[in-house]
Amino acid sequence: MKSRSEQLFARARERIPAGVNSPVRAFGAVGGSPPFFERASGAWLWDADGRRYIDYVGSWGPMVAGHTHPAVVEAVQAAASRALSFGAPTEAEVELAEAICRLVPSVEQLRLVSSGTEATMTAIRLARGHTGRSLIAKFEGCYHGHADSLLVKAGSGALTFGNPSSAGVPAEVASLTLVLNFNDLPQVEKLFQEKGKQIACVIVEPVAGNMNLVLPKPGFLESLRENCSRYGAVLIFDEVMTGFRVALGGAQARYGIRPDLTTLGKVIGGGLPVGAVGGRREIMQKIAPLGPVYQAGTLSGNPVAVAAGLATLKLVEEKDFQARIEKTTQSLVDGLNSEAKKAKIEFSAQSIGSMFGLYFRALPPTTFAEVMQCDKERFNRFFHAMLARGIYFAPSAYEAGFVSAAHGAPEIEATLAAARASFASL
Ligand code: KE4
Repeated sequence: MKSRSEQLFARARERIPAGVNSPVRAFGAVGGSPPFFERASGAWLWDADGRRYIDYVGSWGPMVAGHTHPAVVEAVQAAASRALSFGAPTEAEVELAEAICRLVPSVEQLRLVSSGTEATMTAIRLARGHTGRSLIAKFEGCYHGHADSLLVKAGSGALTFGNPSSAGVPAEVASLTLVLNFNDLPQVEKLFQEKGKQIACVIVEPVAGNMNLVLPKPGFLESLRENCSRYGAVLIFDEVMTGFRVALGGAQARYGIRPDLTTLGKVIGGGLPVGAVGGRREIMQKIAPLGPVYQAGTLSGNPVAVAAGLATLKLVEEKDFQARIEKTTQSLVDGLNSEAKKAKIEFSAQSIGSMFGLYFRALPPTTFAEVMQCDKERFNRFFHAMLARGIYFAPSAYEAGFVSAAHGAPEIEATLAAARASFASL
């Protein structure tokens, strides 16, 4: 007898390609049929068959305060009862802009949009408009949403002019994107020596979370900052995932680097669609209608979404919020490392803020190539063994995990008990 989730998945595939509205949700990377969820509260999810799970995906980052936090639900209900959308300015958008600028000082002005993709697409266009240059640089394994110029993978050769990583992206577009190796300081230096004056921007996840979790090596982010300053290129920190997670002020606060532009998303919408691109006033003044770089959006700054974001930021700002969630995440990672060691499984886990990475590799990877050395098959078996025990990790060996403020000792202990049994089954 098929489960209700399996029945729903079959029905979904009739009218939605692969039955999902975002590829990773289809479980293609891990195999099997995805649970269809119906309800969430705190650290927990319930699927269409009434099974409950401890959630370590958190909607891929937004649910940092835990699911259906009363303060967030209340703010959304109050906003929705006044209006769902105006397509005109509201005070709430100003409050959210002021809150973000206060928490992320490098952001002097910002524009709200409806997704991380819109934020990074706009940041790239701003950088090109501001500098008058066309080349951009990104890093293999970093994901910045699905704008054409960012769906590019490393080509051949040293200074890899990009090749499309998706059908539908013209080679001409991809060729304007240089793809480098994350944490490869000599390659960054060489790129700038050879092409520095032609580069509009470098966009980077300051802590990479889309090739699993990979931390910046000492000096890497500093090298990007120095070279962008020296050659007049715009340094874009894509903090859609790291913002308010790696630290209250994002990775830029943790590592003490001031980017020229920052992109945000996820947490600033609290689960509703909000993104933002912001940074140096001089650059932000170039955006329409003030300046020549066009950008627009019907639902940008939507009052209901902004209400969820504002309520979430208020929670994130609370005293000890970051310290508590960081401690919980560390206890998860320490426990998993300890259980794997006892089971004599080649495994490592690490965390930063409330993000974590799990690797079937002796040590956490520091480069994309090392990520590719992880035992993906073993991860997939572990993923399903944990899912069967009610623990919902990201359905891919190449995604980071997320802890919320609603996760506590009971959830961590239950997770580690499930891990003990799952490691034994590998
Ligand atoms: P969205 O367009 O999905 O809101 O944001 C794109 C984006 C931009 N920058 C970073 C650093 C991101 O992590 C993302 C989106 N993250 C993925 C998780 N790997 C979203 C999940 C999905 O694609 O379904």
